Amino acid sequence: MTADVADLVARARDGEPRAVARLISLVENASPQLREVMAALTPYAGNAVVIGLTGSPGVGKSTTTSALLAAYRKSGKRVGVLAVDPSSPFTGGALLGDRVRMQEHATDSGVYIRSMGSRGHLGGLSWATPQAVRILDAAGCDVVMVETVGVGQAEVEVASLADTTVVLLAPGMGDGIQAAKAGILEAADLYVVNKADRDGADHTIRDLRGMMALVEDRSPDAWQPPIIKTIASSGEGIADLVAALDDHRAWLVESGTLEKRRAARIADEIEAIAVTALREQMGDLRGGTLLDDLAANVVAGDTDPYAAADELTRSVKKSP
Ligand SMILES: Nc1nc2c(ncn2[C@@H]2O[C@H](COP(=O)(O)OP(=O)(O)OP(=O)(O)O)[C@@H](O)[C@H]2O)c(=O)[nH]1
Ligand SMILES: [Mg+2]
Repeated sequence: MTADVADLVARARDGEPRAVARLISLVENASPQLREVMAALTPYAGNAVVIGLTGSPGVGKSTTTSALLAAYRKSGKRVGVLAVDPSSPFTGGALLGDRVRMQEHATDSGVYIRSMGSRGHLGGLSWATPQAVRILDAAGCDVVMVETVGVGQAEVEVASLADTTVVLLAPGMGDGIQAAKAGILEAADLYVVNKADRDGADHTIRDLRGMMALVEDRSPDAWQPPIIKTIASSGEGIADLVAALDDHRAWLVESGTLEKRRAARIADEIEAIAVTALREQMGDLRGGTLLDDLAANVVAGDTDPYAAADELTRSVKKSP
C-alpha cells in the first residue's frame, strides 16, 4: 500500500505516534517511498541526542533504558527508543520482554518505543537503524536511545550510529569483558557496571579498568570513559549515569567531536544505501543470471574471478 508521504511526515512532525510508527514500518519494509520520506525529513533532523546502549544478553540494557527514559521524561524531554536485535529476522517476538519492561511508558505520548529486527533484508541493520533514528529525531524526540544486544560485529556497527555509546557489563558475566575485547572497547564512551547489588561488581570494575588501560588514549584532550555503577532495577546510579551522559555531550560539542562523528556516521549511511542499491542492481542484471553465468565460466576455466568481477561492475555501471 502506498502512503501519502507528505501527510505522514506532517503528522509525524506533529508528534502523532501512528504516523511515526508508519514511517518506521516503511524503513523496515525497505519501501521505495523511503527516498521521498528521507528527503522530507532530513531538514528537520539533527537535533536529537542519540545514545547507544549495548552489552551481553541480560546485563540489563532494557531495564537501564527504561530507567533513563523515566529520568528524561521527568525533565520534560521527548524520548524515542529503538530496541534493535541484530540476530532476529523478525520484529517483536524476541523482544517481547522489552515491551513488558517498558510497559509503564506505553501510554505516555512523549515516548516512542519500537523493536526492530533485520528481517534479513539487504543492508540489514546498518542500513535501517540510522533511518529509523532520523524519523524519531525529525518527529521531535530530544533523546533517541538505541538498545542492541552485544553479540558481535553488528552491535559495534549499531553502536557507531550513536553520539554516545554506553557499554553495559554485569558481575559474573565474564563474557561481558570478552565482548569488550572484541572491539567494543574502542567504541565505548561510558561504561555501566549494572547489577551492583550482586557480588562481584567491584571485581568486574577492576577487570574493566585493566582492559581499558590497554586502549587508553592519553592525549590531553581525549575523553576518558567513566565507569558508572548502577542497580537499574531500583534506579540506583541512574542519576549518575544521566550526569555522565550530559558531561559526554558537553565534551562532544566543545571538542568538535560531535560534528566529526555525525559526518562519519552519515558517510557510513550513504555507503550502506549505495552498496544496497548496487547489490540489487547486480541481482537484477540479465534477470539475475549474470552472476551465475560468470560463476559457471570461472568453474569451466574460461575466465578468472577478477575478470568476472570486472564484467559484473561494468554491467552495473551500464544499467540505469
Ligand atoms: N539484581 C538485578 N537484576 C537486574 C538489574 N537490572 C536488571 N535486572 C534484571 O536482569 C534481567 C535482564 O534485564 P534486561 O533489562 O531485560 O536485560 P537486557 O540486557 O535488556 O537483556 P536482552 O535484551 O535480552 O539482552 C531482568 O530480569 C531484570 O529485572 C539490577 O541492577 N540488579
Ligand atoms: Mg533488552
